[in-house]
Amino acid sequence: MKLSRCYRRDRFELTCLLLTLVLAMGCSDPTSEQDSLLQISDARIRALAPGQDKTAAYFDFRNAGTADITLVGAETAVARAVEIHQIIHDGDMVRMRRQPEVVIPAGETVRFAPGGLHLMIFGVSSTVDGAEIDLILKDGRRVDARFRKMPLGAQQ
Ligand SMILES: [Cu+2]
Repeated sequence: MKLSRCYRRDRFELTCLLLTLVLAMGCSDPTSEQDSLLQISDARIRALAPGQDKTAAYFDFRNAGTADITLVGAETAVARAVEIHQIIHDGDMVRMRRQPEVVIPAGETVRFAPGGLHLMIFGVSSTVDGAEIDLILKDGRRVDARFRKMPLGAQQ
């Protein structure tokens, strides 16, 4: 009698364990698998110039997934606002234009780099320690990345 109760208890525990495993696997969020297909690299924020509270940030955004994604904005605790900008050559003039969104095609990498696409960051409190910036996608997902400090005059 005692033996059989033990046996049943073991079975019960094993069943619970298996059930937990199945639930854990079944509940794994499909978006987290999607998120791992998005890779931010070489993320950097330009050091503030003296007397300035605005700067730019750059990174490579790789979309290793099979669906295009769209970047629509960004946020950081160390600044008031972040916009996506593109440098436009207009005759002899070089201007910056705000981009409402940037598509990162499936399987491709889009580079945000000096002279092209960049994050324009307004009302920056400090860049001493770089910045943590959340990139916001059109589907509501957020990809957060650590941006290291980039020397003021650096070209890349
Ligand atoms: Cu700009």
